[in-house]
Amino acid sequence: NPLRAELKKAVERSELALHYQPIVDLREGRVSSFEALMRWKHPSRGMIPPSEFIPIAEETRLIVPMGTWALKQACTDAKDWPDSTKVAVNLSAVQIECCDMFEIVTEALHETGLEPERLQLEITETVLMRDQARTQEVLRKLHDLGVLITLDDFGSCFATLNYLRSFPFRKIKIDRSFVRDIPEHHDCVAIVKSVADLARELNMRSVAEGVETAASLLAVRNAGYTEAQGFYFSPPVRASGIKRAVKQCA
Ligand code: G
Ligand code: G
Ligand code: NA
Ligand code: MN
Repeated sequence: NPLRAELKKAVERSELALHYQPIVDLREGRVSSFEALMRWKHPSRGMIPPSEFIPIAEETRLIVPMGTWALKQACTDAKDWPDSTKVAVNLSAVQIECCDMFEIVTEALHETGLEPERLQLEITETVLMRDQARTQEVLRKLHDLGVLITLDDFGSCFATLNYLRSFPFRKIKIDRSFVRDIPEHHDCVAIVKSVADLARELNMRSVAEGVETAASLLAVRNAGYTEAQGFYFSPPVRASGIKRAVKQCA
């Protein structure tokens, strides 16, 4: 894989960037947070999406320096955002396995001066199954610090109901595959609704991701989601586009 050798150089040459996609609070009708999404600005191939380079970054463990960079960059950017808008950063299983994420997060918050309450971390189901005891401990410590932990891509892997009890999640983000198929598939409506109900019963917030149309926004609103994210509101934008995205989504 030619990208493999180039990724290391990309990190050294600062070819990585963060784009931000707004997440809208459906009750307040305003942007509550932005999800930081990594982009690779390849000098000749153009913008490379994370689906192509994150797996390589994880195999080579380059995700460790990349992830630490992303965390600090996201905290630095978010520090200047209006109205205490929050930032959500994705964490890979490899980062939790290979390093002390509590220490890295604490340091990023300390260096940038961002309040822990303005940082959210998105964890997928695959992270949880790797080393449960270790993950549980680090997530618990981050939660106690005031960082909000979100279970990302909920429903995309396997039965995870148990994880909801064992880890300190305060938010569930339903996988966009269910939201995408809402209008056509009756079974997706049922699943989307149940996940919102489940979140509410557990006193958690809920995000519907992959909201692309007015019809799917209406459906997730009716289902009771507290937040929504997707191309209907905005694609991920560069850091300089944050203010415009906030206005556009209001
Ligand atoms: O932006 P895009 O839809 O192409 O992102 C694809 C996936 O890549 C997302 O689902 C996200 O989980 C992952 N991803 C994006 N940015 C990061 C990041 O900074 N760290 C990790 N671990 N994953 C990321
Ligand atoms: O996997 P994760 O949930 O972290 O990823 C967010 C990814 O989803 C980003 O790569 C982003 O580009 C993509 N995304 C965001 N909104 C939409 C949407 O409305 N439709 C689709 N198909 N993808 C979306
Ligand atoms: Na995510
Ligand atoms: Mn997701």
